[in-house]
Amino acid sequence: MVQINMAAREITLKVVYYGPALSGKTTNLQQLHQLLDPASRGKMVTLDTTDDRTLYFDFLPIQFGAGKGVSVKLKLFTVPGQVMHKSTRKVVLAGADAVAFVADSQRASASANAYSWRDMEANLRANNIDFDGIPKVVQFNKRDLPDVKPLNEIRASWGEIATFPAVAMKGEGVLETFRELLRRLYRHLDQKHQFATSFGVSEDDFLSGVFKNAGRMPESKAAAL
Ligand SMILES: Nc1nc2c(ncn2[C@@H]2O[C@H](COP(=O)(O)OP(=O)(O)OP(=O)(O)O)[C@@H](O)[C@H]2O)c(=O)[nH]1
Ligand SMILES: [Mg+2]
Repeated sequence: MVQINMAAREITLKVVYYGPALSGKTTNLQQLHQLLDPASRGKMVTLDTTDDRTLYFDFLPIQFGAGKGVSVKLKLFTVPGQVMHKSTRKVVLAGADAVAFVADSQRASASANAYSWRDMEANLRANNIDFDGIPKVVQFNKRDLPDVKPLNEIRASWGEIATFPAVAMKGEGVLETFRELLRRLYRHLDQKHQFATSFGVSEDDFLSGVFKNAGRMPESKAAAL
């Protein structure tokens, strides 16, 4: 749950990447680590992985100034998608302020996506988090693979929920997904905690704080060109 330290003007938020096994949750965090300003992102921690399968969780801390002396800390987590890690997913989801659901776009993954969505709903409720109210976005990843569900079909079936296509492996759609999630998170917090009036931090201040220098080519790569 959001932690607000008025004296230190510091806000701490938890964001969880959820979804079925191998959908690309860990890849999203790795790409964010690459794409965000090195000054604002910390070290990515990956716990216990065998063959790409997360066994516990990944963690990426982000910290940025949002103007007016306000410091924002974001704690990004991924859950392990494999069905057997259900209890770990529940623990990781505890206290989440926003969720990014990473679905696998391949038609063959439709039932795994649906299972994981229901699992997320159950785990949010088990943590006393309002499923309908929590800011969320859905990413349809792996658009580069054959036999993916077309975007118009996806949008028709997901209705009001914001969906983003992505090829996370190449970094495509990763920042877009994250930006929309943070925009929703800001609006949600502003409604609940009057961010704009109590801190003087606008949506633009918040977003430009996180995305300052984002997407820049790392100097090592630029130098190699
Ligand atoms: N073709 C393709 N492969 C991808 C894409 N994104 C990720 N992958 C690959 O899919 C595999 C699984 O990605 P992960 O990010 O480890 O998946 P995960 O959701 O963290 O999986 P779990 O930890 O088991 O829940 C890896 O080999 C990735 O390189 C993509 O956009 N396209
Ligand atoms: Mg993983």
